[in-house]
Amino acid sequence: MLTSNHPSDSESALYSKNMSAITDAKPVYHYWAGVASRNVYLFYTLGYNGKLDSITHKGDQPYPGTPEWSAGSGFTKSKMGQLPALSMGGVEIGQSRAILATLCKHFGIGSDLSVPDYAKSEELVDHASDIHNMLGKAHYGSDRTVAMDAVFGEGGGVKKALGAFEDHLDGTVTTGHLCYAAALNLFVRLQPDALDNFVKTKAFYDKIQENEGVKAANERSPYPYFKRNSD
Ligand SMILES: N[C@@H](CCC(=O)N[C@@H](CS)C(=O)NCC(=O)O)C(=O)O
Repeated sequence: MLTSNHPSDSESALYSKNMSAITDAKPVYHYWAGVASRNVYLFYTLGYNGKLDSITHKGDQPYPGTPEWSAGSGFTKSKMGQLPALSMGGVEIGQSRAILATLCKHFGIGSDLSVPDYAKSEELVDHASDIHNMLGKAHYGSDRTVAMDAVFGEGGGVKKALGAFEDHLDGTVTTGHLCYAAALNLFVRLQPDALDNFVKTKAFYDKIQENEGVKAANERSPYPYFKRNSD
């Protein structure tokens, strides 16, 4: 029997209905309120593009390690039992990178980028993610102070990460630039002079910090998750 690849009228109508449910719904982002961690990349991107208030931020989840978190009821987690998670018109996903990409698509952020700017943006998004993982590793090191000293010291990962992009931050402010600025913000919170020897990076960072939406993103995340020294 021959089958058609073309949707029937009723299938098309159902598809349009589902699509409008997705695009009409205000996205709900689930992540602990006040903390500056995996959320800052998204908040910088949305803030800079005037979309921070176009999502609902649900931030009253219990903390990992508590019985309420383990019980896992009454709040949304990802399929892997983690945060962040995103709910949007029947779509429920985890993974920070996927959530960022989904919300950029939803709001049309970066939709008109040239291929070179898109490539540059993608590279910076991944660079910011590597930075996050590097800080996470030091934060959970057996001696946090020693591990953070090594990361911020001469020959450490912070200087390497900063040096690599010192000459590559000009031009269009893309999602990648905003994720990188958020990563720089985590550096500065841990060590206020972290950018001082990287003149172009510091100028870039200071410029992004002037944006009202980025200021709102910072205000929304006052408590750094990563710590510089052992407790
Ligand atoms: N690959 C995930 C990792 C998410 C993740 O590690 N979330 C942490 C908080 S930042 C978490 O939920 N930890 C609690 C747990 O794993 O039980 C992403 O990029 O979003």
